[in-house]
Amino acid sequence: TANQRKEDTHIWKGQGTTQNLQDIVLGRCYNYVTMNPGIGKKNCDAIWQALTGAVYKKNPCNITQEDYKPLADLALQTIPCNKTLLWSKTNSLVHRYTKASQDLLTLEDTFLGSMFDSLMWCGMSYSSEMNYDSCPAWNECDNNAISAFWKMASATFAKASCGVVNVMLNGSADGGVARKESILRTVEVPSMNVNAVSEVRLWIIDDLEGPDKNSCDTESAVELKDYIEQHKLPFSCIDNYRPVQLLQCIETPDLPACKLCK
Ligand code: AVW
Repeated sequence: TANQRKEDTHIWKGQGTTQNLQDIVLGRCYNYVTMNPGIGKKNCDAIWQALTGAVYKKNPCNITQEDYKPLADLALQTIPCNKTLLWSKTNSLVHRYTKASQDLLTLEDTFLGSMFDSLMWCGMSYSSEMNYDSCPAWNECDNNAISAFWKMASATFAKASCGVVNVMLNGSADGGVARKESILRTVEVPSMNVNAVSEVRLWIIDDLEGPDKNSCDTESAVELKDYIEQHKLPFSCIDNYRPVQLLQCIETPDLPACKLCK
């Protein structure tokens, strides 16, 4: 009907579905299982079907975390203890760090996260296809196709984490180390298993040339400490964790912070 067409051609504020989404997701899926045989048998076609099942024939502002449950189940992965690295406001640095050190795992390095990292997708109310013209922006509506997926994936990752859980935060960011509505605060901290997580360890990393706005003893980090402890999780904090600082120094080795004897 004309009404249906009107709803389906609604121009959302965000970018449309990434071109060649199916090929990208299938390629990333086969690549991950090939490079990480320890993950066991995964059905990449079923994973694609589960993604379409979550969003086809639905208003992209009406998607819940439960809609993605079949997808999460197909992508199940054991996270070894002490390997989890969460983050807020350090998107670029934290992923450079896990690529360089190979020691820790962000959500975007896991099977589920790596398949969908940096991609856009959404369906339409009356049609079994993706909308390549536009999708809801992150904040356009509460239950959109993209934010619901990342909340589900983040909750699954936090629930599966054990031992020491590390968190890379930005010491030079305005507005504190984590937004009130951040996934770290609203999804990941509440999802952690208090019987399995031995410690939540914050790393607060300044840009090499500053400014030093946040550190372990400033207001936003202390507030986050209280929040973590309210969830019965042991807490610790490190300012300018040296291995991360050395990575930052690759580009500017002559800065004072990069010298061996400071
Ligand atoms: P973030 P989070 N508009 O750096 O703790 C557009 O604050 O939330 O860290 N995009 C947004 C918006 C917004 N208002 N808010 C968030 N985003 C997207 C999973 C955007 O792509 C991992 F495991 C931004 O780069 C981390 O521990 C990203 O969310 C945790 O979630 C991060 O926002 C990081 O999420």
